Amino acid sequence: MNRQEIDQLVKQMNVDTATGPVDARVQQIVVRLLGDLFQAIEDLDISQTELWKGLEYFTDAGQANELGLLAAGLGLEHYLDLRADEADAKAGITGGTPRTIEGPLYVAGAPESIGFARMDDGTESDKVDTLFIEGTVTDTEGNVIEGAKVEVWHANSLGNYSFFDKSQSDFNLRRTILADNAGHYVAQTTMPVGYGCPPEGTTQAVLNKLGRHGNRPSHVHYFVSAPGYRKLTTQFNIEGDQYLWDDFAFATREGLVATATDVNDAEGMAKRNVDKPFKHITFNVELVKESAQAPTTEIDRRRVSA
Ligand code: MBD
Ligand code: FE
Repeated sequence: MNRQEIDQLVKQMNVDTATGPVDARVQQIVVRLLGDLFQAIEDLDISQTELWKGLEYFTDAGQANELGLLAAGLGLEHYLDLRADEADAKAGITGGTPRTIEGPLYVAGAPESIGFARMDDGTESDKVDTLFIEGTVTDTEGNVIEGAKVEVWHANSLGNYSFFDKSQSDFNLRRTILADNAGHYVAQTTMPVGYGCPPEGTTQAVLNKLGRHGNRPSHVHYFVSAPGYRKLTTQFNIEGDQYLWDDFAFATREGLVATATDVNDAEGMAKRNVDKPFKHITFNVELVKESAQAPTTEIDRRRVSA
């Protein structure tokens, strides 16, 4: 079939058959995706067996709750960031900390505090370096944003995230810090280790077919928000990790690479009230003012709330 015949067939089956109210947007998207799928089946001569294997794959990936992971791994989530950047540029919006993907592992409802939070439950203190993260939240002119909500989450020493990893305590390595009156936030935590896709999982299965690894560099996720400002979804990725520029989820971006420096002098340790050397990362955040012509940065997706 040629495209015209395909489109006609899709329309006959899914548009002309409507007998009730139609969601025009859903109809538009379904019709387009079906047409594109039929066209791909035609062009690539996809067999019936291949088609059913594909549908079974989505069944398995959905049952394993890995569709969000798949979207990250295939670059779909990063592509949406690139499109959002383009839309911002078109709307004349410049500056601010760059966005990068949320990923599939956010959990809402983390403990909230002002200015400072200890994020780790202490169970890995003997295993990994302590990390202090600090920064200031400002607008694009450098004015501090008091009370900015800084949501932070990251992995443990095995690259695993609490909630999804039931061996961790509730909200381990997840906190909400409200910037103090100087726009400052400080987090005391443990050095994250890069995530790797479950080796026997559905996402890694596709990556294997593509000859790809499923690893991320060590990183820390952020949602930063404040009234009157565009919500920022971002991360920093840590310099020195072998996957820094070889991230299976394509989240590392210029401007989002952080350097962890060693602090091992007595004064530095005393200042932080710790008794062993630690790592330190500065991650300042610049938010862009909300405006009527700005595309929304609120993304509605299903998120766990614990
Ligand atoms: C992660 O920790 C992550 O950030 C992404 C994007 C995908 C999988 C695991
Ligand atoms: Fe992550």
